[in-house]
Amino acid sequence: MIRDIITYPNKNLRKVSKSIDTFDQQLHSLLDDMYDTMIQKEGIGLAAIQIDVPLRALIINIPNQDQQQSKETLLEIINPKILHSQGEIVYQEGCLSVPNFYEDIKRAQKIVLEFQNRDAKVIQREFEDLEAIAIQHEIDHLNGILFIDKLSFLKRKKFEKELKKKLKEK
Ligand code: Y12
Ligand code: CO
Repeated sequence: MIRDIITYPNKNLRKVSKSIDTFDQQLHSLLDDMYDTMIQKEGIGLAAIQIDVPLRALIINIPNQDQQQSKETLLEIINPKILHSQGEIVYQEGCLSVPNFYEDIKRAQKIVLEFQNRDAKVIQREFEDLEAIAIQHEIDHLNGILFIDKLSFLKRKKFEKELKKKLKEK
């Protein structure tokens, strides 16, 4: 089922999401709905809070070289913990909860992540480049942080001004 995505400045995006301790059909339906919603909205990553569910779940589906997304490479990440970060990488990020805005953000280039899958199995895995960027972006959502919070003072001012103008036009 496709769910609505909440967008900035909705205050619920600032909630700190809660850990998941029940790995049941309800969780599986949530993850399936997140996938349907992300694909329909043409996203490559989504955190549960973006569909207004404050739980520590996120999904990532990076397109292949032909720009195709395949469910075979879908990452479902529950209760993630970054154990180690290394290097730096700058990438122009976007977010389905901050439509029509893209900006360069600096993040760790490589991370070691501990997380659970939909069956509660604990996994430790290393991620790098675009997957690492997307995971860090989505983990920020779990902590109520948006990529626009990482902008310089002047860039943030510009963003807020553009947003005010867009909201007025509506
Ligand atoms: C690198 C950087 C950030 C992420 C986080 C996940 N971000 C997204 O999935 C963003 C998707 C997005 C999709 C949009 O829609 C279309 O392109 C059709 C979009 O467009 C508008 O807002 C109008 C903006 C963002 C992962 C990896
Ligand atoms: Co986002």
